[in-house]
Amino acid sequence: MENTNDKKQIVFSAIQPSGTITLGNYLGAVKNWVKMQQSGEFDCIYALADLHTITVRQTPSVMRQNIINAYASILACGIDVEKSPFFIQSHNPNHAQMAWVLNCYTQFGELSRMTQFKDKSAKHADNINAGLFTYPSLMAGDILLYQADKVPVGSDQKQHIELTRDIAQRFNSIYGEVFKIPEGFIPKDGARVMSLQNPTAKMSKSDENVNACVLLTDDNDTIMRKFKRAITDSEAHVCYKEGKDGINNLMSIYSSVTGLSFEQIEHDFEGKGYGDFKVAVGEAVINELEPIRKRYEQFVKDKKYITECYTKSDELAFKISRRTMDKVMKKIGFIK
Ligand code: ATP
Ligand code: LTN
Repeated sequence: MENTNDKKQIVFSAIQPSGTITLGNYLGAVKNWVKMQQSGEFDCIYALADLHTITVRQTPSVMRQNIINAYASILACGIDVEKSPFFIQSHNPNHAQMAWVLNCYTQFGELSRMTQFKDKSAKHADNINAGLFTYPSLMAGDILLYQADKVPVGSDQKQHIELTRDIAQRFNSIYGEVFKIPEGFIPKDGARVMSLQNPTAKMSKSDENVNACVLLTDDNDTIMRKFKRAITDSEAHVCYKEGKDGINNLMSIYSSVTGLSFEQIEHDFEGKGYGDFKVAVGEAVINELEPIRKRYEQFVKDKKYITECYTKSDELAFKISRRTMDKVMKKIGFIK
């Protein structure tokens, strides 16, 4: 970080290395990480949430590669570790420690209401482990350790941010003002990019259907092919309307990438069919992702650079988070 002594607001966010980063992750979250970092208005701290990833069973060799690939992808999106740390969560033991503490200030009923828990336990019915259930207290710890003001995420994380606020307020009401109460920062467009094959479900990097997600590493032909195959309806009129989930999703993606309003898009595609629109969305996304992919291909080969980036980020993140951790331990009654 450039300066930790000024009064800039603190931004914290994280992403799981649970697969290849998707267009949904980028438009919903990472694009804002970059904007917030580049604006110079905030002190930003970002992390690769690898501890969260083992709530779903991983193959060790694949997990190792996913971590490197995800790290390189985020650098390629424009995150600059000279400006702010981008660290690896498992390299900082304060996260696991804080998660345990916060588990003791989080209610079973609260965790039972989390929709992500319900979705993921339905999807992985053979492995409904305690970590999947307590995932939100680990996430709350991530945020609260850095005294974050703003948390840029997609809309699927709104419920977890609300719970983080509740946990922080509960802790503060017992021990005094220990934690800053954070707020979610959710984009207007792109906050919930839907699957291209099932537009009522979120685009997710752990989706098994390869045509459902656009990946940051997809080449231009693949991106275009995925958009051309995107599921739409039989109306063939480009307009945003309740029930037209496929077209609504393509319009949101197009709007998020080009900055055009829905009215403008409807006007521009008046009298044109879905085929033309899908090609336009494909081209706009290619323009956005191609430079990222090219940078990614450079970074991912450079293990030495990646290691340097996370090592110095890990050290900084440890130092910042330890201040909060020490304070929490002392307030609760642990001795030195
Ligand atoms: P998984 O498939 O393993 O659950 P994920 O793709 O949902 O992973 P996360 O690592 O859990 O991704 O999320 C990283 C960030 O991307 C979060 O801020 C999340 O809100 C955002 N995000 C994830 N999917 C989407 C989406 N489809 N649209 C917009 N934002 C998204
Ligand atoms: N649970 C988040 C990833 C995540 C996160 C965080 C996001 C872990 N820790 C802290 C924001 C702040 C998800 O996107 N599924």
